[in-house]
Parts: sequence; structure tokens; C-alpha cells
Amino acid sequence: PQTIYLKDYTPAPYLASHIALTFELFEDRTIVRSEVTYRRNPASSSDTLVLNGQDQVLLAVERDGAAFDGFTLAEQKMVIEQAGEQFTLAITSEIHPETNTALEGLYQSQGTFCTQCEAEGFRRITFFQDRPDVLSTFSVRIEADKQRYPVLLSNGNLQESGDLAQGRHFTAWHDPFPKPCYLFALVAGDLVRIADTFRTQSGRDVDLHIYVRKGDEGQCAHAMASLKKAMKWDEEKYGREYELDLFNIVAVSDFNMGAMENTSLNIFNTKLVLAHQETATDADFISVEAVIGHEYFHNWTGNRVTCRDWFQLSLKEGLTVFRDQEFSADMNSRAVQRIDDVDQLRRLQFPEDASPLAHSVQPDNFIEISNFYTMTVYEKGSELIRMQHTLLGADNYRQATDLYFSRYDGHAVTINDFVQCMADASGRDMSQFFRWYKQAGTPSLQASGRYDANNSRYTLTLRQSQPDTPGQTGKQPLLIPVAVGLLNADGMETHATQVLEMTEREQDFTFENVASRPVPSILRGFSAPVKLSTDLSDDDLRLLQLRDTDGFNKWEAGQTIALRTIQRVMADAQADTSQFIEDFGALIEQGLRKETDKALLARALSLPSIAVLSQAQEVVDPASIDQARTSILKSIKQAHKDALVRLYEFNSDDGAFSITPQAMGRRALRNVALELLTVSNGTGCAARAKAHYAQANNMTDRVAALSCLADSIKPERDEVFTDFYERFKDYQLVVDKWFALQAIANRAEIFEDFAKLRRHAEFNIRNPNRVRALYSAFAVNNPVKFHDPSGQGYALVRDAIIELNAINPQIAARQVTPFREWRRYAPALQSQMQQALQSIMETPGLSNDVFEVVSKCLK
Ligand code: HT7
Ligand code: ZN
Repeated sequence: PQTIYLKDYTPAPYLASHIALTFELFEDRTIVRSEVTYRRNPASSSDTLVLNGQDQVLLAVERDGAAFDGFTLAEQKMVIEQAGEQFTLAITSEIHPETNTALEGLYQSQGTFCTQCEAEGFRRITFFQDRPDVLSTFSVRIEADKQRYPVLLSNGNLQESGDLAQGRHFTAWHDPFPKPCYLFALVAGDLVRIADTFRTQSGRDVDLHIYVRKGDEGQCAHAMASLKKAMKWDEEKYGREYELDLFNIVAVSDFNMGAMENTSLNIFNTKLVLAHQETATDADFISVEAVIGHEYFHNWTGNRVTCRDWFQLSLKEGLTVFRDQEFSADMNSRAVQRIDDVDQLRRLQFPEDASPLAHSVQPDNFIEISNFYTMTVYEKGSELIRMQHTLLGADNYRQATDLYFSRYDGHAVTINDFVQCMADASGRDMSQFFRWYKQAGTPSLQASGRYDANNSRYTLTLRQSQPDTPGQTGKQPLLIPVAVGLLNADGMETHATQVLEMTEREQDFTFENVASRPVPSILRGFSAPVKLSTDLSDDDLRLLQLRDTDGFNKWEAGQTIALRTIQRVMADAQADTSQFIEDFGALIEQGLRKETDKALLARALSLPSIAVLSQAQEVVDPASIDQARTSILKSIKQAHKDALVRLYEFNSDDGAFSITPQAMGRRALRNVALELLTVSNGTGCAARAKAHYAQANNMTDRVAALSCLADSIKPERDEVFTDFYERFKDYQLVVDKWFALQAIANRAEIFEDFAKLRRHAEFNIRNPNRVRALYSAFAVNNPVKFHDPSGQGYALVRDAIIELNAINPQIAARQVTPFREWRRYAPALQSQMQQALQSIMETPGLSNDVFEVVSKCLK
């Protein structure tokens, strides 16, 4: 496999300002004709036209209207040397969406034709310069059987439609905004349409359509409402208006990722569109809103201004994640949103940054770009935008984004261009900040304080260090914005939040007029993606947990105390945890007050996950972490059972179902109480969880009950899981939950259960949602059994990767992730993980996708 380097970027030799495409869709083949006028690109010195093409049968090539054979075909490329100044190429080829299991290019999902062209799927449709810096307007004609495919969609505006011979029909579309081919989309199917309109700030009406399979139309209201909120938010917060007259969303069941922002024709995984209280959890509702927002926001950050090359992926993804996180914070609770975003970053991105797959937010090289749609590019990328927002302040940040849109609308640009807009609009030098984009690894930040009573002065010393990562050593210090406030011993805030700008490896920051020894609240709002360690005592943390004005740090203080307590129990099973258990009781009591923020309290009552706790271990042994964590949970239950019962009852259903943040917070708190009450898995626990399930009028509560029962060996477990399946077997997304909730069971029978699930008639390895429901749920969310000393956990994921490699390489490569940190595990586990990776490596016909990640893991 070939490695591609950022340093080798050169402009495309030819411009292709317009492409006309015709699709003739049949059951056993699709005929694609493309016509493009190529013109030499003045920015390039080359006159060799290279068109990418893959998995196509070439039927005809014409140049300026005459048959043409002046090209060579090699390694998925059509090459025309000395191609000339300007000429028109018409290429006809045959493709086979009906057998396309990779779900890239044009494929079929349960009878619907759909496309996925990002990153490099367009080359599976026609021969073209499949690179994001070639921008073209698109005209698309689609022909298909009218009865089977009454809906025929592409990007832009519908120009024409009509009937054809033999029961066929056609539509013709035109997208007037030049776009890279990765944003091309086509959909053909028998779908129902939900329609609404949005009036833009300048008074234009935009038609909004959501297309779903018949029967799913009752689950679209939340997605539609979310879309309208997102459109309004982008006008208000970024001054961005939608420019076309139509915005389509189509939901399909087979999709490699969450959704795709194709211009005016977003294609979504059904999981991120369909939401109804009976079938979707509160978390699902939140994700639908966030991802509908995310894809809509790409219209400006990604589509109107796009990426020059795929090394710039975070230009659009980091920025758009930041935008969707802020949208969600504005629509829901800001503090809860931040806690959940940081929790996700820590669970999923920090381990990536600490692994052999660590890479910078703007990577230098790749083999397969699909492997770089990572938590680093997305989530760390978003943190980098957030830090720029913090450093510039909201007003300068807005001026900088306005400048970015006006400077680059209709262009394909780099991350450097974006950061330059931040510099130009604010007058700040951003060169040191840019190191964040180039240096991989999570920085460590150490904080220690000194109080000088004579001068009423407090000095905070900060030290930063950067870990070595594959191919990167001797890193430079970063510009780190550290938001700090001070509290006094009574818990009063004496010094409001200031953003300290750290630029050196070690730096002192002085606070004046500090009347008594303060307790600093450091890294408020998680102002930088670093691993913070402090010299704060448990008492200091307890004060912050109770009194900090920063919602994030309040939660963070509690999590740090919990982490320290769990570590003490891991070191000594008899360690004294009485203070922690007592404080936990006081937290529970807070939940019995009306004015408490229930969503925040639910998070405060949740101990750090095994994934987060693992990061603090030198040598990771998930079973021993689980043991310590569970013993503390059991002590909490023992000490506070009555209070927990009261908490559970006090927060019982208050009438009609709603998805307000308050209602979600109440459910979250009640379900945390249930989890704590059922921790020991006894008969009483099973009965309580079963009753919770039986009384539920929504999916959040049902899933909470099932997850409390998942590890159980009591008969209630089977009764409830069977009822759940029977009740919801017609809902694919709920069946996914049924698979996932069993795959995460930490119980002795898991491997027999897993084998049964794998053989279940509803398991389909070609459907990525099902693969994620069974395999990713197991490998990521069942750390104890994935890392079972018998090696059975590793073996079953290894076998799935080998099987998937031949079916869907992108999904296969994603399943390698749980193995990537193999060197950090206890020796017996380590060698088994290494062997699993080795045997994947030896698989004949290994895809580039899997080769890249496995070879990097083993390096
Ligand atoms: N921009 C989209 C990326 C995406 C994708 C990438 C690789 C393979 C399949 C894919 N489906 C969607 C999604 C987004 O970030 O909005
Ligand atoms: Zn995106």
C-alpha cells in the first residue's frame, strides 16, 4: 500500500468546472455516463490528467465527440498524458451497486439506491479527479423503474421530471454551487416524505423534506424540529443563511458512519433521524439533534468553504463539531453538554492519542483516508477551535469566522488559512497555537500553588509536558489557555474566571489581593484538552465539588475524588472509604430537593467509567478496576439504600412524557438511583428492575431497566429481554439495542450468549449498525469480558475483523480500535492481543484500511 504525504500536495493539473452525469438504474447493473470539459489549471505545471476509477467496467470513452483510446489504465487510474489545453471527455461505465457491500460509492440499502462519496467513493461511480480541490457544478439525470423507485433525488434544484418507456421515469437536477465530488449524492427509492418549510432571516422560504421508509414517518418530528432550530441558530450565531430553495434529508439503514452532508441532500443513518419516545432514548434524541445540526452546519463549514486535501479534514470536522457542541449547549444544558463532551473525549480520544495510532489533528501522512475520520480529527479538532474561541473572545472569534467565510466562500482551503483568519481578525500571532495542530499526544499539565499571606498573593505554577508519539519526539511547548478562578475557605468565589495564557514549559501566574489561602478552580470548563494534575487535597476538592461556580469543575472535583478513592481500593481492598461514602450520601440527599439540577446531579452520582479509570493505570487490568469500582458501588448501596429508594421515588414520572432538559434530567437521576439500587444483582434487584421496565412509558426507562438486568442470572433477566424483543422486533434500531445490551453483560455466560446472538436470524454482518451493536458494544463497553484471560473475547473480535475485511473494509478497520493499546495491558493479556493482531495481519487479501491500522498497532 502507498503512503500519501501532505508535503507532496500539488494543485490538480486540470479544472473541471462542470460535470454532467446520467444514471440508468437497473436491478442488475447501473450505467453511468459522465461528461466533463477539462481545462488546464494555471496553478499547475502538469498536463497529465489523472482520473481515479475503481470497480467500474469501462464501456466507452469519447474525446470531443469522437471515440478515444489515448489513455492508459493502471492501478485504479485512467491517465492521459499531454492531454492538451481544453477538451471534453465523455465516459460511460457499468457499476454494480447491487453487490456493493463496502457501502462506498453507489450501493443499495434495503432496496433504496444511495451514495456515500466521502472521502473517495466518487471514483467507484465514474472516472474523475476524485480530490476535494476540484470544484464543479453538477447536472444529474436519473432514470429508473417508476414503481420501484418513485423518488429520484440528487443535489440542488429539480429541473425536470417525466415518464419514459417501459414503466421507467426520470428526474434532472442542477446544483449551481461548485462542489467537490465527495459532496455528490443520489438517492432512488420508494420512500415517504415529511415536509415543512423554514423562512430564512432574509425572508426566503426553504422547503425541508425528510424521506424515510414507509412506516417510519411517525418518528421524524424531532429531526425536523432539530433542523429548523439548527437553521435558525446558524443565522443567529454565525450569520449563515441557507441559500438553496430545498433541503433534503434521507434516512437509510445501511451506513458506515452517522450521516453525510452532501449539498442539499444529506444522507443519514436511520439511527440519527428516527426518534420517538417509545423507541428512542433521551441520549438518542440528543444525538439526533446534534447530528442533524452537525450535517446542516457543514453547509458552510465544509461545503461552501471546503478542504484543499484530506489532510485538512479537521478544517471542516473540528469546526463543525465545535459548532454542533455549542448548538447542543444552547438548546439544552451548557454544563451537562460540556461534561458529556469531555467525558467522551477522555474515553475515546485520549486513548487514541496514547496509542500507536496517535496522529496530529492535521496529519502528515496516511495510507487510507477513511482511517482518519477519528476522534482526534473530530473531537480534539473541536477542542482546538474552542481554545481559539477562548483566546480570541466571542466577538473577535465571530469576526474571524465572518472573515473566513467572506475570504474563502467557494474555495478549497487549509487549516492554516482558517487559523490565519483568527490571527488577522484579532491581531494575535497564532503561530505557537498552530503547534496544537501538528503535535500528537495529550499534553500533561501540572499545577501547584503557593500562598504568600504577608503580601496577600497567590502564585500558581503551571508545568506542561508533551508525550512522545509515533514519529514525533522532542515536542515544543504549546499555548495553553488555562481558565482559573479562586475560592476562599468558605467556598466563596473571590477571583472570577481569568484565562491564563501559558506559553512556556513552566510558568508562574500571580493573583493579587488574596486575603486567605485560596482553593483554585483550575481548567474551568475544561479550557484545554490536557491531563491535569494538581496538588489539591481531598478537602480542597470537596469544597470545589460543593461550591465551585463552574459547573464543569464542580463535577470534575467529584470525579477526581472518586478516582482517588477507587485507586486506594485497588491498592488495598480494605482501604478506608468512609468519607467518600458519607459524602456520596449528602449528594444523594441533594436529589431530594426540588431546586436541584437533576441532570448535573445524575452525572455527579456516576463513578468514572473503566475506560477513564484505565488511563490512570500503569498496567491496565480491567477486571481489577471493575472489582474495586463495584465494591464501592456496593458500599454506597449498603450505606444509603433508604435514601436511594427515596431518590428513586421522589423522581418518579411526573405526567406526560417530554424531552425538556428538566424531564431528561429527572429520568437520568431516577435511573442512576435504580442502577445504584440494583448493583448487587440479587433477587430484589431483579424484581425492582423488572418493575421499572413494566412501568416504563419510554425507551430511556426500558433501556435503564435492561442494563441493570444485563449481568443478572435471575429469571427476570430472560423474561424482560424476551418481552423487549417481542415488543420491538419490527424496529431495527431497537433490535440493535437488544443486541448491544446483551453484548455488554459482564456475566459468566457471556461467550455462550454471544455465540447465540451471532447466530441469531436478525444478525447481519453486512449491516454496520448491527455490527456495532454486537461487536463494538462488546469490545468497547464490556472491557472485563473483552479482556477475559481466556482470550475468547479477543478471538471473537479478531474473527469478525477477518470476515469483515472482505465485506466492508472501513467497518473492519474500525473494529481494530479496542486492540490498539495492547502494550498497556497486563502481560498475559498483552501477548494474546498481540497474537490476535498478528493473525489479522497474516490474512490473505488484507484491505488497505485494515493493513494500515493493524501494521501501525504492531509497530
Ligand atoms: N463528513 C461525513 C463523513 C462520512 C464518512 C467518511 C468515511 C466513510 C463514510 C462516511 N460517512 C460520512 C460525516 C460527518 O462528519 O459529518
Ligand atoms: Zn462532519
